[in-house]
Amino acid sequence: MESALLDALAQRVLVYDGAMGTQIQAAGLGEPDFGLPEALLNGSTISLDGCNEALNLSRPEVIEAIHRRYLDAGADLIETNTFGCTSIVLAEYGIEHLVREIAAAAGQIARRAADAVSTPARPRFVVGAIGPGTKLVSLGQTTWQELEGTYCDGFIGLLEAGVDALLIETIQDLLMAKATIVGAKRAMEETGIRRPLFVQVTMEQTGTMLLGTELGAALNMIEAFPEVTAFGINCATGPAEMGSYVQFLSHNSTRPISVLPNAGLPVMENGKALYKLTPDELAGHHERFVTEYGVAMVGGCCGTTPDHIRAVADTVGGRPHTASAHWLSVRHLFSGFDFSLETNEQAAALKLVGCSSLYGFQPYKQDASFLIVGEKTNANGSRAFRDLLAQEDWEGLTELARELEGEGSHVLDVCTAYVGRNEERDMRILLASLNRQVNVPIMIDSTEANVIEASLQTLAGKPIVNSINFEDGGARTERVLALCQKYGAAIVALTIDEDGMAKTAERKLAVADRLLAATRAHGLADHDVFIDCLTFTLGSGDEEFRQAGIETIEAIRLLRAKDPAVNTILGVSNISFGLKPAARQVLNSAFLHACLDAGLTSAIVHFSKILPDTRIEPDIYQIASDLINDRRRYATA
Ligand code: THG
Repeated sequence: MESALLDALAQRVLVYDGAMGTQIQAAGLGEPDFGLPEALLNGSTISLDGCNEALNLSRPEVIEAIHRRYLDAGADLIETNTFGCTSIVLAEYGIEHLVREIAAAAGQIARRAADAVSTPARPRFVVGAIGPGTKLVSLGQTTWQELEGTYCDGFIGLLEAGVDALLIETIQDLLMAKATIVGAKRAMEETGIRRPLFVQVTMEQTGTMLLGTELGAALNMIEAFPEVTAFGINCATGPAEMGSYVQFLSHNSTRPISVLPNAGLPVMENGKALYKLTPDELAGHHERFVTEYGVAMVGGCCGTTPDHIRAVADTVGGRPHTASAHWLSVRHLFSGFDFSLETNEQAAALKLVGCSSLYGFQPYKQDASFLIVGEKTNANGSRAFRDLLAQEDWEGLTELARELEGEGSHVLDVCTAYVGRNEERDMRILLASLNRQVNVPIMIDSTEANVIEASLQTLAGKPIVNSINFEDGGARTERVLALCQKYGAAIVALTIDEDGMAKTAERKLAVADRLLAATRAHGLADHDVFIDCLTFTLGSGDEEFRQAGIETIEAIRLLRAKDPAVNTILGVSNISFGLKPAARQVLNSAFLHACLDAGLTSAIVHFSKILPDTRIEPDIYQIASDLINDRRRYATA
């Protein structure tokens, strides 16, 4: 992608503009200024008073003059007047059909203003920026489809008007962020106009985003989207309160960082919120962010004025930034959106290797442990789960999930595939509840692409999809991997091909190679791939399967040695199907320990039923171990 903005971003600190809303208020407009011609109103008679987006059509010169003031103050980047340019916000004024028109007008206004002062030596850029809207999709107040559709619409208007970048800002809900990122990607596909995509979330004074999301979960989810060029924070607090977040981003983000604080925390005076941070104070904070934390883009949010931006531009504008950690991601954008080539190079720089939920980040690599994936949230694997599902007791199902989390599961494997039920509908309802009420990330256990896509549209954060294989030759795998790439998810890949489940270590490894070729072609980083070497049960006693445990253990060992970045996973309980519960518990535990010794990084287990080696009686442990290793001390009949 050719982009003068990215060239500039790779070299020097860029200064954003400040608040738009307060400047509009200061313009002293009245109701008539917001009025639109009847032909545009589709019969709506709602007053547009206070609808700042309408001004792009009704009073473009007012908006252009505000842009000019920020440009004159020294802003490199100006944001279009489209904070509420979504069907959801505009519906409050009865003009939800005007999203694209308003976005286009706003883009053209900002374009004119920037072009008027741009010089080859000092280009100015237009950022097409849309805010979060007024509804939280994770709370069920709107739908993925509505968000993806309306942001796609608005971004199309902005792209066609010639903006230099897209920005989704003031994000409170990670699921909303994901839907709008997908909307932005679609807008770029539909118009054929590729532009850098920036994302900014809002950290409240409480230390999390509005719904309780930690910044690490947000960053982890964002880093699953190579299309997101820069990531940062804006609004809610002043710069003083943002220090720890900026530090966190500087230590953990591979993307250039943007910081747009309010002019301090609001102070209430005579029923009005006043922002009291001075221009010099804001500039002082930004100077520290730029020098100590390598922040690449700075600016202002609520309460900031052209004077604030002048002080910031005078202090840090045009400086080379120290974002050495970020060069990789800026650079990869020049490769024409062909991310797959560099995914694993990129991944090497990644700090937050893991998955996430709406609330928290979960590292794949657990201290002194393995990534524990709870198996009990499975209609086929748990009678309790199945019964609750049959009764559609969504609260009970959620409670069961929370119990597993309480027992120490790091991730929950969720499967609603059950004969006679609608798997997709069940996943939508259950995962919407788990998204809100469970802290740990979800593993989507389904083989159906439609179910997987519905699930990916329901879960905030970065989930893991379970699973793909080559049973049908690969058509389904291609579809599911495309979904992982589109929605930013990790993947479990099973060593099964056209000939069935691979039995020997050698065959498991060969299928793993083929799986990895496919995941890499889809731009997935190796650490986001969990190869499942699978095991047949040792419980049948069949001569044919006596080596099943050994082959799996050996496959894990070889795979770890060959591709150390790739994760491995196993449904451990499969080893003991057909045996009595007490025997299963011992065999599962012994087998898990053997697999962990071989390098297994993750396991689907009923964690509270796993026994530490030391809690299994030595002679019993010996029997289990002999069975796993096919050591025949006993007479075979
Ligand atoms: N690999 C991957 N995914 C998987 C599996 C795998 N998903 C499903 C399964 N295998 C892992 N999950 C389970 C869940 C439960 C059991 C086994 C594997 C199990 N349940 C008991 C039973 O059926 O007897 C308990 C029943 C109950 O509580 O009612 O054994 O291998 N990638």
